[in-house]
Amino acid sequence: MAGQRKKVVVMIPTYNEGGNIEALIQQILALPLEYDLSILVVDDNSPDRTGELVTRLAEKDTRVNVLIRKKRRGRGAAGIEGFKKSLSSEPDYVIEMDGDGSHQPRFIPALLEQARQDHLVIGSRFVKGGQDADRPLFRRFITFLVRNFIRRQFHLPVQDVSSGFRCFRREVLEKIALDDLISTGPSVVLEILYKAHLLNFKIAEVPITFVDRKKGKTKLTMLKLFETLLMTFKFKRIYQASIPKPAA
Ligand SMILES: Nc1nc2c(ncn2[C@@H]2O[C@H](COP(=O)(O)OP(=O)(O)OP(=O)(O)O)[C@@H](O)[C@H]2O)c(=O)[nH]1
Ligand SMILES: [Mg+2]
Repeated sequence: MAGQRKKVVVMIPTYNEGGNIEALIQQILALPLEYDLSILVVDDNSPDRTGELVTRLAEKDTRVNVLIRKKRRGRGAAGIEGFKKSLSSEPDYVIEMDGDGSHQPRFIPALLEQARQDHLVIGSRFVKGGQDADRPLFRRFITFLVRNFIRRQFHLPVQDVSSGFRCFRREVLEKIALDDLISTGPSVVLEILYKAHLLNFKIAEVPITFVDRKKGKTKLTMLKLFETLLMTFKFKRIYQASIPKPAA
């Protein structure tokens, strides 16, 4: 019965994804899922009018929603606001994914299936069956360096620490204190993962194939990457100070 279906919100931060977002939304809506699914696109007033495009789609289908942020810009701040808005409809699960086509909706059923057992499920390129498919060698090299650096710094029981394709049980986002997160940029992905780990939530990974964006440009510049790494040092210091020390 429709009333008993579990609720899922798919939250997608976008900036200039006008060439990608419509096809992505159609693919998500076409998934054969036994869930009450809706989509929330969080756009930072993209100059390419991604927000207006999604607004038109939302007028035609009530499952599509858009939040257009007029002032602040940033992947992290957009994601946090998107999670907060998603929680207001009391969903069972919130999925986050990129709007550039790199995260394929066909993996959503596997994320949801695994979330029946685990609190946070990561779509992972680096577990058996996962792939970082057709991205340029240089881009994969950056991912390799970042991944190794982060795994060494944070000791997380996770292979794909920078994946932004994930499914959260609502309680994870409720306990994580979204208002206290300090990341405004892409480091928000790691900050949330780290907090979930410190809160002892059960984290699992399911394999995904990550494909290169088909249209539009990356927003991950070298400067942003550098800022992201600096931010990781900052929140590591803050959160490690809050971990109680074992009694001597
Ligand atoms: N709302 C909002 N979304 C953003 C912002 N920056 C990036 N995004 C979105 O966040 C997602 C990931 O950004 P990407 O530029 O694809 O970065 P990436 O996936 O790390 O890098 P590539 O896949 O190599 O391009 C995409 O859906 C972007 O449109 C931002 O400032 N505000
Ligand atoms: Mg991308």
